[in-house]
Amino acid sequence: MAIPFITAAEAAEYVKNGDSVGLSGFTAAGTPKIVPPAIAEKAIKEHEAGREFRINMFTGASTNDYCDGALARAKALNFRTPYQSTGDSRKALNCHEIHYVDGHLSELTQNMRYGFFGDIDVAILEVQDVNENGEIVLGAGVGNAPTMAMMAKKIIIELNSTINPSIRGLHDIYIPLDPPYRREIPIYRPSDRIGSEVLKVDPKKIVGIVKSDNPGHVAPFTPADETTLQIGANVCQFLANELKAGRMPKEFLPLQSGVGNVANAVLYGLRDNPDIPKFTMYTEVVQDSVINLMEHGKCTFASTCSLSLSDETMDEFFKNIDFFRDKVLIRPGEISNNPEVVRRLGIISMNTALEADIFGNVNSTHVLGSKMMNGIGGSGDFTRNAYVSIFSCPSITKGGLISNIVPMVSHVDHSEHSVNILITEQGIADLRGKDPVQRAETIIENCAHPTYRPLLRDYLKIAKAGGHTPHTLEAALAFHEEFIASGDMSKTDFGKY
Ligand code: 0RQ
Repeated sequence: MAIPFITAAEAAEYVKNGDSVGLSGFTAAGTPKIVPPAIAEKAIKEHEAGREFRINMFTGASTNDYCDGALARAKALNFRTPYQSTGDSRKALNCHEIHYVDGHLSELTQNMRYGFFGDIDVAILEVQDVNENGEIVLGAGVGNAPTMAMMAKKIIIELNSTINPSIRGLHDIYIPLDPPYRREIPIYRPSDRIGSEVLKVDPKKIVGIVKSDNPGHVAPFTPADETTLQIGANVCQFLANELKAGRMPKEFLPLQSGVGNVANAVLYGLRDNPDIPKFTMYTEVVQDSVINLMEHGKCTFASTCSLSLSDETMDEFFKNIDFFRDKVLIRPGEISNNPEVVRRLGIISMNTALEADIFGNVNSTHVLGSKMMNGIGGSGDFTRNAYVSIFSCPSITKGGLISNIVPMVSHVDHSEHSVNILITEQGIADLRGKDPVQRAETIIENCAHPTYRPLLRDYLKIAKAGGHTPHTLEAALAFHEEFIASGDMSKTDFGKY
């Protein structure tokens, strides 16, 4: 039986109020672009007719404006997990219009299979190719597509003609068994292939194919500034010193890198540093910088969940596919971020903090302890299990009105037990083997901005009356309270405590 071609509006009719819907992709890469806006339009019409219409949306990570943006604006989202990053979804979840569960990316699919999130009614998959046997070639981002397709009662395909057919062969699709039958995931080097190059689904579940010619768009990064370049240089210096000191094997170890400007500055710094040997990556997102590192021969292989490349770099990648073919594998998030594999391979993790406290706890998600920015993403999957975990951020934000080094973080994503190294443009704090007071002294002197160092020293003085991790609770959030009151953390006065 041939699978019918249908329009996006017809596809949206398969999605009902209250349905749980899973989308393929990871970041904008591999994420549907045609059907979700049609669902948003349907929601608007349903609302105009006085009917309830909201869905629960599951993805691999962030999506694009066609999904989180359009559906949030249409008030079509009831529940959302595990990560988002559009302005409209951020606004809606911060006023509780959307029930948002911010979770570790590697965990979502097993939790779905365990039944923690109920049934999946519909999976919407962006694909390069599909045949009547249900064999699918996915796009540039896999995300959680395999488990979603396996669990979904119905599958809608977005067949995107702009995806280069040479992508076939880059995927490594694998779903682990669940406890008590789970075995080790047999990845012993980042380049070990363990699964299939196609996703196999039950063809009877595919209700239709929607043709798409929407190439999507990955936003380019703002160029690195002096601060991000200095952070990048400090990360490189730290890694080079570790190699020299013999605390890392001379062959070096696979790297994981978060996304953003700091991450890019770090990667370019590694390229240009002669003390850093060639390396592989075991990471969740490959951005333009990694492709550049491969062209320079510095990065020899990357295991990832998505190729999140600008249009120009994606074209270049496929023009030179013969060069790149044996250097990339695109895997499900459950594998790209798998804690077991991260621990086994000895990953060096590099992620970004919004703020860190003087004891080494990191907040990556909540502004002033309350407003969700994006989510924890994959940062926890890697950090907790890394050979060495690095967090970086600028020492100050908003022209110095905010110190990103605070007495106590206003929300904890990564605790002192998982954070090994903290780096700002000011310097490097190596927290390994240090007790809480030693960590505080190192962070204040090496990472805090000079404007805030005296204040943080004052805090430590009044807090020293405390126990093993000294705190004066009424003053612990004084920086945040001062910012809310006057808009300037540097006006904090610890004299009153
Ligand atoms: O605000 O947007 O108004 O300018 O936060 O900060 O410095 O531009 O940094 O874009 O790298 O984002 C942690 C959010 C950093 C990101 C976070 C304000 C600042 C600015 C953004 P504006 P920057 P970045 C890979 C792994 C968690 C998930 C993760 C993130 C805005 O890296 O979401 O690592 N990470 N995933 O002004 C108030 C502070 C602030 C602050 C910065 N202390 N208080 N505002 N800002 N520090 C990704 C995936 O998993 C897919």
